[in-house]
Amino acid sequence: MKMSFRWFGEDADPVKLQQIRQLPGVNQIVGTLFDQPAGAAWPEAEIAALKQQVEAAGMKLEVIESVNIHEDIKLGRPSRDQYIANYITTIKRLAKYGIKVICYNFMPIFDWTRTDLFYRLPDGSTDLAFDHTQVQGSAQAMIAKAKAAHDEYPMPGWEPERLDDLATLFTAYEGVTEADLAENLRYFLAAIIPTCEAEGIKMAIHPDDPPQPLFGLPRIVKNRNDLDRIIHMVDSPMNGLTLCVGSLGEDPANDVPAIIREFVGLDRVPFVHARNLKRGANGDFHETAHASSAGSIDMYEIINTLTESGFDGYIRPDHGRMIWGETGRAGYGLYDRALGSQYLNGLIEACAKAAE
Ligand code: DNO
Ligand code: MN
Repeated sequence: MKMSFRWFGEDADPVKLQQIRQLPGVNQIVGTLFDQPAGAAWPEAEIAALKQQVEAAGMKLEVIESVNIHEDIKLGRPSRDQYIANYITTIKRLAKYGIKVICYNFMPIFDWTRTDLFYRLPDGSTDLAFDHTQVQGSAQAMIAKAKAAHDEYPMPGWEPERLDDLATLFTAYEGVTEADLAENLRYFLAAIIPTCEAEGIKMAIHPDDPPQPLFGLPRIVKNRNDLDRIIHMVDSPMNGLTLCVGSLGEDPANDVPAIIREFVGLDRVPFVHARNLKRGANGDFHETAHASSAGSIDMYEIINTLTESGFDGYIRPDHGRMIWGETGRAGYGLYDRALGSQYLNGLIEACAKAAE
């Protein structure tokens, strides 16, 4: 398993590459061009610059999270073909610089959703939380809150400029069913996977987070059956999954170890996000430190299942708490993700040695 660390880029991330470099056993950066709008063909010069920065800091860049999908592709509008052509251009350019995996999502309008970015844990740290009672009505209250909270470091998908255009987007999704959205994903994959095969890039769709419909919008990446449907839309090893333990684990009905066994076994999991959370009732949860003892997920069982299944792809610690007075991008501070990387590396070493 290749331990990696998400980094948003020199301008967008208060965490420095030199800090990540000092984490033992963390050699891979999960990078992005944060400023590129969904639908753009990524400029080659910027890809080259990112690669150069990461390598100059002594690490590797082989995973991109995310190349975001334009809403017209998700909506199946005629203009999608132009955005798909741009996506193909981006895939080719990324391949040229040694990228092996592209993580993306197919969530309408929003990326991951939380109702509280600063939920206070008993130890005085804060973490991300989700309370279903706060998303039952319109999206407007959430949006106002998101605008206030994300001025400095917006969550992906909740950028202030996007939030201004939401009414139009919500209207566009009226009447779009899960079947429609799935068909639009299939159309997208059918168009891009031949290029991925030629270029050696694995696509890795991220589960919906949380894995349930929100604001009446359709969601199609919630559970084992959804994942099964997706990998068969285009039957290629390049059509893979980001196995996000936290996102899938938010729904107690998801048997995450069984999902790992099945889809790693089929060689469709190039990328894993590992984190813990504490579940409440009705799909509510708050995130926690990575350790098994901190939350509802047995992280030993997760890593052991990955080991037994022969997983040899990329893995990263996921959201961390804000601890020791750190400020910055909620969920993506340095300290707790650094602790997470070391805890996960310990589990990986122990499981690997036990399996020898
Ligand atoms: C949240 C992340 C997601 C993920 C995207 C991938 O922290 O896991 O924002 O990057 O959904 O497209
Ligand atoms: Mn994730």
